[in-house]
Amino acid sequence: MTEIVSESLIADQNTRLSDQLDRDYEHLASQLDGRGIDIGAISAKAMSFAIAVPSWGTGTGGTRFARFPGLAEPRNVFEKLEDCAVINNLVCCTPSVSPHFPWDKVDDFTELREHADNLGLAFDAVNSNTFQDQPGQAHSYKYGSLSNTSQAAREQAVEHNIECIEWGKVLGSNALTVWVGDGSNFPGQQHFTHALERYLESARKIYDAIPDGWQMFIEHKMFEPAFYSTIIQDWGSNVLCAMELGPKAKSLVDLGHHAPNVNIEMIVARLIQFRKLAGFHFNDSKYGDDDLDSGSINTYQQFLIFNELVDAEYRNTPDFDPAYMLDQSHNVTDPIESLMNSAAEVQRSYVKALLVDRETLDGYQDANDALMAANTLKAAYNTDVSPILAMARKRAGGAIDPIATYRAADYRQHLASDRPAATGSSSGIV
Ligand code: RM4
Ligand code: MN
Ligand code: MN
Repeated sequence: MTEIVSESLIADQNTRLSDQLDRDYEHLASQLDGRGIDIGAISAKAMSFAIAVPSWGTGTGGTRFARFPGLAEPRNVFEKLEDCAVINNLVCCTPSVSPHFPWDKVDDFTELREHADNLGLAFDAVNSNTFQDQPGQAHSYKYGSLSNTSQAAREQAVEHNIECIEWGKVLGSNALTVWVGDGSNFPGQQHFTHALERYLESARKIYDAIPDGWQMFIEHKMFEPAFYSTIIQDWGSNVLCAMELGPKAKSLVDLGHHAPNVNIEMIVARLIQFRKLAGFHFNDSKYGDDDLDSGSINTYQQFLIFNELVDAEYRNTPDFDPAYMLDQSHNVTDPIESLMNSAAEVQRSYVKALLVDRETLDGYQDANDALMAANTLKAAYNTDVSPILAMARKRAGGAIDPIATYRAADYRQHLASDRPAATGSSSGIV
């Protein structure tokens, strides 16, 4: 396996922090012991936590106004994978990468898979892109893709999704994520029902091409690029389509894709109940689809989502295996640092949710003791689990402090001449 950030650098950095970590871990162990929680069991679960990194998150993002490129940005999917390997070497909980096509299209997908293998990485869900026109494309997606009024455009979009599945098979992926930019900008522009009928007819053709053992993840989004209506605007339309298509189709929850103040954890509970939860695109937001770093704004919401997920685990819910992925845009930070931080923040929510005393919570719920029920959740949320996260990384061969270790490696500076800076500034979603 190719080593990008050297083991010896990680070990040197860890030596500096090891004694303090041991003391912090012991202290937390005794605290948790007093609450009847075995820190060893929680740490083992922390080590089993995995979240995929989006290939498109490794480049510096931008807004529709501008993009300010960073130093030594990856120029192609091979370099994106190298950056993902750095992330995984340090945080040890991001073993897979989700590619986006045609952004990550290559001539030889076997070679790409080998490159990932050599870096110790696997491929997560493949993403299709029918929200942009590609050079030389026969039919435009200006007025939509799977729901376009033009049959030729719809067929082209279906074909693209089917080729994504084919590429994904070579890469060892087992899911296709379909997010479309279809929608309308004006009341009256689109017939809601006819548009969704067209979408479903196209989605059915994609569904029929989903191989055994694969799943089709449908992603909803309330607005953008369409600003009046979108074809799959919320989890309701999402789950209706997933139910219509069949058991391989499930609803994916991107945290930034809801109306303000929506109770996302409750949506998650509903999707779990009806076995339709595909998984997540984690990010954080203040206003809309901001794609901010996970855990940077609303950490309690993220915890409450994990509370539902851990509860489902605790109840041994059948067929419960949601896919975890980050989907963020890093406009002012080094994407590697943001992705490391975010992966650890999502892992933090998972670990905190494991600390919820579920039997006690059940009792308070039955007794309608609202205050103590809320306090039971808060007791878990207010526990600082940092030593568990750091210990999990250390035990897996990663960094106790990933950001400090990454900075000590001076990765971008070393690559600066191999990866020349992009000139000028451009705008762009990612
Ligand atoms: C969308 C959505 C999709 C992602 C694109 C780049 O807003 O979140 O998951 O593929 O952005
Ligand atoms: Mn997304
Ligand atoms: Mn989004």
